[in-house]
Amino acid sequence: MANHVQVKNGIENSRQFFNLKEMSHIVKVLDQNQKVHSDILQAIGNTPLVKLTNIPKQEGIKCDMYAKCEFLNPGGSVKDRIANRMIVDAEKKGLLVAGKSVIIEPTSGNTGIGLALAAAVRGYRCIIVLPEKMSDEKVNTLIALGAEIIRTPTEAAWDSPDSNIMVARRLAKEIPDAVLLDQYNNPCNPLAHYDGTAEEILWSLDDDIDMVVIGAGTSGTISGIGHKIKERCPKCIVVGVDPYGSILAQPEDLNKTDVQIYEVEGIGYDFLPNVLDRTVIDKWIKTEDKASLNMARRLIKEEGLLCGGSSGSAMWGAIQAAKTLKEGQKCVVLLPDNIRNYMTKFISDQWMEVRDFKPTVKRNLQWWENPLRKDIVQPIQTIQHTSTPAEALSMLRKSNAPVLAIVDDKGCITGVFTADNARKRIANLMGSTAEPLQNFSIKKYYKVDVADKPTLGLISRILDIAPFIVVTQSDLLHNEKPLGVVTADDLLLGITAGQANGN
Ligand code: P1T
Repeated sequence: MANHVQVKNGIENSRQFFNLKEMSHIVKVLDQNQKVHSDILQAIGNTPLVKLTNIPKQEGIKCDMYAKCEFLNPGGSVKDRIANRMIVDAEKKGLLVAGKSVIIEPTSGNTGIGLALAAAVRGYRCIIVLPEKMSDEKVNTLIALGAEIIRTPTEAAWDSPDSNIMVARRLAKEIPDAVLLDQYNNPCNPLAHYDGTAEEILWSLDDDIDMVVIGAGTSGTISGIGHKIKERCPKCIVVGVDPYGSILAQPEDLNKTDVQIYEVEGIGYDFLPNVLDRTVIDKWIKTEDKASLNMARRLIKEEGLLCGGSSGSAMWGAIQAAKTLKEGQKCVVLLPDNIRNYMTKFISDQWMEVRDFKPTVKRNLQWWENPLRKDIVQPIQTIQHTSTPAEALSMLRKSNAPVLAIVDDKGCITGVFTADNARKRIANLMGSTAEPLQNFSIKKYYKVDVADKPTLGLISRILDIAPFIVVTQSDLLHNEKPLGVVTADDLLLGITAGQANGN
């Protein structure tokens, strides 16, 4: 209404819109993809293959490099393909019945998002079991899609009763009409790539490819693509990318490392899934978090590809492997998932700095480079892991501290307890104070070791993204003892007091 009045008053009606019809036009050729899809699942696949322009040049790569942009699938990852394929197959076999069956799957998140998306469209209840390590962004997407979430400890070995795989298997037996599609054993996983992803890559490059580089998780992607490529373009070298801390790569010697847990999500396992066929993989490259996540950031910043961490691993591996290729040869690297999954993780400078994946930002403040001082650290109370949540709560109240350190018999920290986390668990029906304290233990929290001589600058950067920092001291045997805790208040007091003293 207001606009109308304005127009009538002559303020707007003198303005003429651009003469679009007479302007110079850029209209792309339209294809089948521009026709109407009957639902969003029909938009899975047919992702673009994009030539990389800047990174290969800077890295002195002679061959042409192309990115298969799987992060542009509707659910944001390559795993949409297998999720939909496994569901369609199970429906055809009568194993899944819409409105009745319950889909349960252990996943690092993306298969879960693909399944939850298909479940939303096709009418299934969906329960997703994923390790704590996986991002909250994935969990939020899953919740928005209507999935039910169960988190499992990251450090649980695949065959321990607490692992996401074993919890999903148990639930599938307990819940009526539950169906475990099982991406680790389901042939529809590699088949979706044999029929889809590989066909698309071959079509895009007229069956003439010298190398494909693909990260391995379940390994359905690399095994499916590997099989089709070996049939149609036998000269093509298939390169698998596997993080240190995983055992998928061959020869086995490559896997020797001290790394146990790594940050990159979706790739690497502590067992060999049945959907992995190492016979179609010619070469393996092992990757580390730091190089992978910095490469993912370069793909975003220098190539405009809004991809995730494992895309960085694949690209880093591709740069190593493609050094053997000559001008005119072609290397394809598959980018599995989307930046959205990692907005609070490797996309955050602070998150990268805390893990030493990036140097701490410099600030022109006289205290910034100073080491953490004792007076800034408040003492931390400890509680034995065998105590109860009620005891922990009463201890917190008495001490008025932000956090308690949960310790084992040797006094080593195993996790932390906060009132906020206890409230969240109870209020969201995730637990009660009758449970063991371990169930209330937070494993993902920020800490600094005094031996690393953290600067106040680093402490400040961590406090940008965390409510508190636990200060620890480790001995040579990696026994980690809690020394204290720092909050934003403590740091502020410390630096303002420091200024007053001229420190
Ligand atoms: O599972 P595989 O086809 O080998 O794809 C590996 C992979 C790479 N990158 C990301 C970000 C991934 O999520 C995955 C695999 N993801 C799962 C296994 C999962 O459950 O989501």
